[in-house]
Amino acid sequence: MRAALIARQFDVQGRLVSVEPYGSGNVNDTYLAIFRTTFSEQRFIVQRVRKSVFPDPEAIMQNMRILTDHCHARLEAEADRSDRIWQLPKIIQTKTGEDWVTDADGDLWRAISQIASANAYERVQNPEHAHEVGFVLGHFHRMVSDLEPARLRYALPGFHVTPGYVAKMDEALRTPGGQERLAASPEARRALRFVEERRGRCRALQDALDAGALRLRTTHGDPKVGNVMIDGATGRGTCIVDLDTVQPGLVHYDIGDATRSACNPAGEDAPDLASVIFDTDLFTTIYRGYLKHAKEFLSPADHRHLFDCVHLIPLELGVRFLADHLAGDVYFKVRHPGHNLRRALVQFKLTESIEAREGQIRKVLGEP
Ligand code: GN1
Ligand code: MG
Repeated sequence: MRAALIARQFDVQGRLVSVEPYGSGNVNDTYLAIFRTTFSEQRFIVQRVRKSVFPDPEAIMQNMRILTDHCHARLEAEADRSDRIWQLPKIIQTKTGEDWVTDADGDLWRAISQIASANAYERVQNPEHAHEVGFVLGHFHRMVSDLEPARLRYALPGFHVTPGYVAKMDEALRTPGGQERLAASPEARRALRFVEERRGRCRALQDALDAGALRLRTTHGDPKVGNVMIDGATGRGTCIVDLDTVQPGLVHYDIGDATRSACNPAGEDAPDLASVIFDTDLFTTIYRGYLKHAKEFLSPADHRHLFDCVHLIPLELGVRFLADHLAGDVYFKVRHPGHNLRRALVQFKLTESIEAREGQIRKVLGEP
């Protein structure tokens, strides 16, 4: 198996015991490798970065190197004043001192440390969990608030630029395959109508950025609930993982992504659409957790666009899933036919629920 051959190239002691598929990422191929010595064992994550999604995988690794060096130094400097032991995975180098390996097909593989004794959950478990998601994201943003975004490359051009995803959807609709998939499903047509009614709103964050009201910062890009590790012993957040999408962006992308996942207890794959709601109590808790760190770096202009991101990021993810369904499932991994369409419907249901609770959400955000 290729993953086993690759795993042996990293600088880890002992003999390889196993390499098994791991986690539930929608994009990369992830494995857990176990190496054992006479005395102990080491577990670490081996990943193949999907070329079809990330056009420039080396840019991801360069960003990850800059980010982890920056954060590890800050975490250690603040460790004595901290209420917990914060962690962040580190890059495991190859035996020859490189940050990644390229295989015979030209695919990039990397190894990163596993955060031990901690778990990540695909769905929010309880209000304390939602608080921790906000607290961990706020802490991450504070850690990178002095990491100049211009030092980072755009590993994923156009990531979270909502109008770009709408354009991709339009492009898919102009193909015979896209038209066929649309004609075949009343649900796809309903989903498309949902987007059409909100087309104008898709520009909200981009317009604010273009007008200079918001500024680019170092962002995580994918701080969904499943990427926040919770310490098994204390129940508190210990780190945020999945650093592939770290690049210059708006903190709003991250806030909207964390809230769309942590305030939807039914999850991204909810079996019953009727169970999908945006829970405003969970939102209150996650926002409180986030603010404990964010007071230091959020500007009044940032505040003015918080409702926009809470509303826009689930709508955007729905558009991304719908566009991928219409294009024939070329981006997200699917577990059954129609999976992307189904995922889109969940995000649109969530968006609808956010629209119905707009007043309450704005109140939590402290708006008059
Ligand atoms: C993808 O692969 P994964 O699960 O970490 C996607 C995110 C989406 C997420 C939805 C690079 O993340 O943007 O929010 O699925 N990552 C990329 O679950 O597109
Ligand atoms: Mg991800």
